[in-house]
Amino acid sequence: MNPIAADPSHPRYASLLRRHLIEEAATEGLLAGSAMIAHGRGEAFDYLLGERTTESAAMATREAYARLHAAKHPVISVNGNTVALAGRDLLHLAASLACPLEVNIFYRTQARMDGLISRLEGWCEQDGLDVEVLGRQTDGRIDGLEGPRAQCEAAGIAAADVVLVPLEDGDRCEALVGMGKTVLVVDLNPLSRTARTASVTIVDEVGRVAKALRQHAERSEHPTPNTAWDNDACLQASLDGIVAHLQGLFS
Ligand code: PTJ
Repeated sequence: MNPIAADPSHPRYASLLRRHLIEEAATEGLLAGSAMIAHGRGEAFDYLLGERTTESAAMATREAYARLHAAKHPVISVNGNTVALAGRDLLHLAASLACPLEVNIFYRTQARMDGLISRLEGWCEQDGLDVEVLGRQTDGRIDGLEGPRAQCEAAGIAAADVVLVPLEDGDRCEALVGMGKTVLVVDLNPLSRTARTASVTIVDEVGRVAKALRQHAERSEHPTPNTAWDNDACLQASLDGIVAHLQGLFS
């Protein structure tokens, strides 16, 4: 491990650890070629937010948990970056919710699918979790998309009423919303099409979000979904959080 990353007193410790997880997963062939670019964009927004969970992000996380908990058939969809940064906590969340977790990647190769599924199944075994890890079947479709991007499992994402899809692409987010699903996303960029299209957008780092969701579940909370949830207002609050943080730096 990078020696700086091993020192918890380093001001960038958490960020360096995340980079290390991404580097490791890339070396193991689990990530897309552009994964580090995507991570860097996320880091830039996290920096602007002050690398913290804002009050509006905590509210969005709670709302997302409420909707997952109230869902008939919730599914947690994960891509390469999400497995590297948050896979284990999301498995614990899936175990608490008794829902499947589906590997569904944008840049699909058989080698990456196999590697990601076996990494997740290995964690299930180590932590004694009974979670169904989906992704092997391609018998479902995301309507309105072409090619491998449309592939999913009939028993997973295709059948879900509520789907948590961290770091999702804008087209797929729109397509899932178009299928009538409640789409919960995690995206540090409050301006992205994904962030603006989703039912509930959590503008926070995926590792922090996964830990918070896991805690909600492990405290056996039963919050009621807010039918008047205003996602645009939540995105505006994230932008206000960036401005407040930047003003604080120079005052
Ligand atoms: O594993 P695959 O093949 O599905 O590919 C995954 C990536 C992430 C490479 C792919 O989906 C992609 O290219 O994503 P984009 O279009 O670059 O979007 C990624 C979004 O996630 C950007 O808006 C980033 O700001 C945001 N993001 C990146 N890292 C994090 C993040 N949001 C939360 N937490 C992060 N750690």
